[in-house]
Amino acid sequence: MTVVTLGAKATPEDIMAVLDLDGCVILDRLAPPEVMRPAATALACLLEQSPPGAGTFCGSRTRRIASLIRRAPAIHHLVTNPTVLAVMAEIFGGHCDRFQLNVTQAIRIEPGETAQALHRDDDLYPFHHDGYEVRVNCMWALTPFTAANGGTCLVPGSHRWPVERPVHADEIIPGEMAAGSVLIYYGSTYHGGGANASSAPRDGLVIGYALGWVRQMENQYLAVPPEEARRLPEALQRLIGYQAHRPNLGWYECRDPIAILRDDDAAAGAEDMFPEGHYERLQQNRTPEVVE
Ligand SMILES: O=C(O)CCC(=O)C(=O)O
Ligand SMILES: [Fe+2]
Repeated sequence: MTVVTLGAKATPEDIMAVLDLDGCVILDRLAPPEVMRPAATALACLLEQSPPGAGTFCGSRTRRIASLIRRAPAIHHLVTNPTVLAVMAEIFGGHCDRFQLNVTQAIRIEPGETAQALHRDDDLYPFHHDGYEVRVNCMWALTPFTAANGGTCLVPGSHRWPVERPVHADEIIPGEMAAGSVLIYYGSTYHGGGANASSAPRDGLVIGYALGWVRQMENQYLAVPPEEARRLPEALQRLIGYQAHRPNLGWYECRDPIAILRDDDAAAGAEDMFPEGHYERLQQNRTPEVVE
């Protein structure tokens, strides 16, 4: 058993075929050095200045930093990587109008850190969603990921397992990849940070996406307040959450929040954002009959 690695030219169909079977896949050097190097340098500098974490899950020899859309503009190209966005559209497309950015987090696992407990990131969303994914993470390798330095450990295929199914030790596989590669793993796939037995830190960048109608893991409106968001391209503004999801989820002043980043319709009134046929379905299925 291995974590399947595909070349950077793999199509969304190739990638989906592996994800469906294994719940995880590595895309070898998807980011070219001219994109990866500035991102890795900016994040290494921020990680350097951040204190180590606390607790068995966060790790005491692990440093984490967030709010990276604002703090590290060099990652914007990774957030909007076309291959990644095409794969997210495949995964989430049938279950929401638009997917969204869920979380940005750089993680440095330092020498001597022990392995993180295996987990499903999905546990953040405590509702039944068999048969579809709520969140998916992309772990970009800022340094090489190896079995020795704490490369993320994965249990391929576990996205389909019932909770009662134990994990056998030989089913846990270290995700090994070159810098610039990305590991995509479903929220339902068991994984965890590895132990770092090497003498150098392992730096990774998590960029997570989710269905457009769940609460985001990272509060993007505090991380990127409107004054900052106004400077971003519209595609990124929408991805980080400055958009409503039909019908009327996440609206602001009864309107789609993309409007607050523009000055054009500040005075406009409330607006339905129902999908086609929604109101009719509401009337047929949900609106109670009113009797005298
Ligand atoms: O750092 C890693 O390799 C994985 C971290 C992780 O899975 C988490 O913190 O949820
Ligand atoms: Fe995790």
